[in-house]
Amino acid sequence: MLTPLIRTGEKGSGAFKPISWERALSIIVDRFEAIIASANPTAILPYSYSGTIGIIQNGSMDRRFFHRLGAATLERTICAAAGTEAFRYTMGASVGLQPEETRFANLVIVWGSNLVVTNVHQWLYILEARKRGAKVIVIDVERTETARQADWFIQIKPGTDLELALGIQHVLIEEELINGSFIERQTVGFRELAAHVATYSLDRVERMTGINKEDIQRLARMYGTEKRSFIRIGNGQQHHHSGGMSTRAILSLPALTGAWEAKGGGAIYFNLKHGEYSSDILHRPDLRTNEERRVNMNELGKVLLSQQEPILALFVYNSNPASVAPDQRKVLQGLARDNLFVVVHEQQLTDTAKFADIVLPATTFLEHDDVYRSYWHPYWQLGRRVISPIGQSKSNTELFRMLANAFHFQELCFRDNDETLMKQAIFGDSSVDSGVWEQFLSGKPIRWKPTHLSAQQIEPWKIGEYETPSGKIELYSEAMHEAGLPPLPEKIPYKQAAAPYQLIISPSRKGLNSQFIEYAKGKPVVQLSKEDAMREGIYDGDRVCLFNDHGQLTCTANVSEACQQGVIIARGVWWHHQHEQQGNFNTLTGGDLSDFGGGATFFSTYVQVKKSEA
Ligand SMILES: Nc1nc2c(c(=O)[nH]1)N[C@H]1C(S)=C(S)[C@@H](COP(=O)(O)OP(=O)(O)OC[C@H]3O[C@@H](n4cnc5c(=O)[nH]c(N)nc54)[C@H](O)[C@@H]3O)O[C@H]1N2
Ligand SMILES: Nc1nc2c(c(=O)[nH]1)N[C@H]1C(S)=C(S)[C@@H](COP(=O)(O)OP(=O)(O)OC[C@H]3O[C@@H](n4cnc5c(=O)[nH]c(N)nc54)[C@H](O)[C@@H]3O)O[C@H]1N2
Ligand SMILES: [Mo]
Repeated sequence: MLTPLIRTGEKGSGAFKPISWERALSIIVDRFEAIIASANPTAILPYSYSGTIGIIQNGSMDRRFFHRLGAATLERTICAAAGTEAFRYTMGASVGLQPEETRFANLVIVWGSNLVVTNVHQWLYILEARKRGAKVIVIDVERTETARQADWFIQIKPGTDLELALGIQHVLIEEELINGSFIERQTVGFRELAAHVATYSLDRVERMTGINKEDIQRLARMYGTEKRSFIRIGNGQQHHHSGGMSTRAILSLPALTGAWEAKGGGAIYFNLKHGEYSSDILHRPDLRTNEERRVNMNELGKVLLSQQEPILALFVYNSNPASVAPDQRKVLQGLARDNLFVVVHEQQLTDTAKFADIVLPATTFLEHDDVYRSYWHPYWQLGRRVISPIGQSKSNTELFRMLANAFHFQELCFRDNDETLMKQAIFGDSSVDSGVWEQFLSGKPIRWKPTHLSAQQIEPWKIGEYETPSGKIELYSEAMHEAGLPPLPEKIPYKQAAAPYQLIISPSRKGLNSQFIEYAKGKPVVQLSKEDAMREGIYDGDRVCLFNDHGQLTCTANVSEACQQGVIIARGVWWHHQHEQQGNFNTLTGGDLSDFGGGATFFSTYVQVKKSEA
């Protein structure tokens, strides 16, 4: 769609007619002003995530606008919140190895990540390491594309990585395969951790993880005798109830062997520290004058259906919650509410946009400029527009400049153009370094250490000073204790659903979350093991129905060697029409949050399966 649209049919039906930008903006102003007058600006909820992760289009003018308006604040927790919090408690921040260094590792453990699909550039470095003789181990619940290329694939029961990590530590400590000097200099809480892991006997860990104890021992010995070990910590082990604790348990490993000090040794999860920018200058939280109301994006469905302080307007951009969000049935019920005013700024008429009252056309990365950074490497680069905006589409920054103007916001920051915003992203409040800026404009990547960070904040192991309360790696965390959490890595009990199969819905090669996948050939399928198929009377190619308390979904089943018993594998966030129903695999996910950090728990989903009559 290339013009603003106004809804003419039922919510969700996709019936719209074009209107002018002027009219669209004036409708938004009127509705928002009515909400502010009759209720509270915090009844207006912005909802955005990673449609683009270019810095200024991802979050700059939009944040200023909503702070100034006094709208609710969205906690952006759908991706890596629990793991990031685990890093903060343990390492002080989201620090990690520089990706280029990983070529020098002698042992690589890919732990809950399907690199060949999701982070192929990391895989290339791993292949380089392998050429030098490195061994590559993959720990996954599915025999994935990555697992099939490993020297050793270890198939683990979903959500039991914490136990495996503690079992390895049990062996490391018992067999004295640890680095006492590093532990002494750079960690706190070793004694408490040692007593804790002593209770994770190999028998116990074997029972929990489904990995036999000889393998756990062999893995521990390999890890303990090779200092140049690199763990690529994936999001797969994190998108579970125990995602925070699991990430934290894995993080004790390089601390016990001192791998951080060896060339190519350490770990990478989300390398956010070296891409950290001065977000306050871009986001301007100081523009807010009312009390903040925070909403966890993983609870969108619940929040939209709540009668208490009801949300009266939802403004979606850079995201597609009707497809990507957990607890989808509630999200769709919420979006369909008659008295909810929904605006969606989109490139496409997504499943979310179909519920909008007003749809606004958005530019693509080919039509706007941005500073691109990474979750993984430390380089920043200009992505320059290569064509003018098509039709009447507007970039995110332009849209929120227009909205600020329509609301007569007088603050000068609403006049900043994209070049100014990019300078603020790169240089923060320090003066512009013209050499760096010229290099950036030339299109070359810049390796820009943000001025507000010191070298050791990015690689704290180099001098052994971390941003934790103790200044060390916290194997035992007093801060967690104070927050009412177990201070050592252990599972926090929760009520697990009764359905027998665990459904893992990980990303597809054919899409980027919900983007591009609509062009994929084929239909969504699920894979299950031969044993489970036999038990349920399902043959390869049969239509099956998956169901649980949250919803149900019919699709084709493949019997696959990649699956273990008790686990069903689905891939991809497909569009609803590709499933030929309202909803996709997320119709089966629920709204539980992770053990800490408020993270999403997509992969802790339990279902039943039966052959479908349809
Ligand atoms: N092609 C493509 N690439 C992408 C994306 C995409 O949609 N498509 N999405 C991007 C985004 S936003 C992200 S966050 C990253 C995520 O990328 P990754 O870090 O690779 O994480 P996932 O792909 O979510 O999950 C990885 C693996 O974890 C496994 N897994 C599930 N549960 C468990 C468990 O309990 N234990 C263990 N050990 N493994 C488990 C799954 O089988 C899967 O193979 O990928 C990014 N890259
Ligand atoms: N079942 C299951 N669900 C998942 C996941 C999973 O592994 N399994 N992964 C989760 C993870 S890790 C993540 S990060 C989330 C991602 O969730 P989202 O960030 O919502 O996902 P995307 O589909 O990448 O992007 C959403 C929309 O942004 C739009 N868009 C792109 N560029 C722009 C722009 O410049 N401006 C505007 N206004 N819109 C733009 C796209 O057209 C797209 O419809 O999904 C989560 N959902
Ligand atoms: Mo993500």
